[in-house]
Amino acid sequence: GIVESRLKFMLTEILDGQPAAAPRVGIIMGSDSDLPVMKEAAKILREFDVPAEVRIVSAHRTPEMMFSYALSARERGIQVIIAGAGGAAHLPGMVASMTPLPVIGVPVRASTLDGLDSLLSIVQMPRGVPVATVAINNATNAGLLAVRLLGISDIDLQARMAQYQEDRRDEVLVKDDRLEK
Ligand code: RP5
Repeated sequence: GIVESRLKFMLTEILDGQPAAAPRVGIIMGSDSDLPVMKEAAKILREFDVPAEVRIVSAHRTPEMMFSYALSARERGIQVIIAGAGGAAHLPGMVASMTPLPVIGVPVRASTLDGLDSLLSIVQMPRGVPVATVAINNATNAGLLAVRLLGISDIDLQARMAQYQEDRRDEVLVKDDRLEK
């Protein structure tokens, strides 16, 4: 239907129509309405040539799917999970409770409460079940954090992260240079 073709279009834009063969990162979100925010994580991973999969998994609307996703992620070769959700954002925490993989939570600004609801839902985890929470709507940082985590055992990737940081630094230097002083 309409939702399917819209999703296909957006994912084609991100992934060039190429589903990742062996995804190392799982990007999941509670709704397709999170996709405009969450696709930034996919873009970063693509920039670093890290294979990723993008899925809609809802803690409240498809709880069984959330269970099977979280319980099977490790054996499927996923190494890091990025989970985004808005409002009563239970997805990242629930997934973290069912997998030993690192879970990065992205609070999506989806309600009248400006995303503070999502942020608190994701960051206020009980002791023993960590979720690395990034800023509201900052899926870019979630992608970058995933690259850094994978970089611990992938020196190639770590070197590319160092280069990325250097490039960002150079951008600032150029902007500073261009300012009329
Ligand atoms: C959450 O509720 C989703 O992650 C989304 O951010 C929010 C609203 O979802 P929709 O009603 O737009 O599908 O489950």
